Amino acid sequence: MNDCLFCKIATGAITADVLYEDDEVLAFRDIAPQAPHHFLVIPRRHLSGPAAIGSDEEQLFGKMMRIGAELAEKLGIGTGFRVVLNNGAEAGQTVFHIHMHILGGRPMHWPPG
Ligand code: DGP
Repeated sequence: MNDCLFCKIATGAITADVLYEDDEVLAFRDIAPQAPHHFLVIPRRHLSGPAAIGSDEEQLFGKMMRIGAELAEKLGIGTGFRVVLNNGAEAGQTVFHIHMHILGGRPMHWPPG
């Protein structure tokens, strides 16, 4: 998608602090971190959000989770991190290219806001 911010990060048109990339998945630090470690895992292919995941994306979504957990381990937060996916503006989604937030490095509280 031409006007999608995360598509532009995926192609390198906009720079980001990239932690991991391969031909399908990219992980980069969030520009407005909400914890000492806060990064996003996205597919390179445009998908608007979690509700757009179909049977064709099940494997890709599992890979995003694996990459996120491996990076968390690498960053030293493997024993305690939070995974967040916002779906829709009402839930707080502001970028409509699916992204998995991984946050860690501080105590987390429940319920989230
Ligand atoms: P959400 O609210 O779930 O749609 O989260 C979008 C996240 O994207 C938010 O935590 C801030 C982050 N973000 C927005 N613009 C940029 C950017 O240009 N670069 C990076 N690295 N992160 C961004």
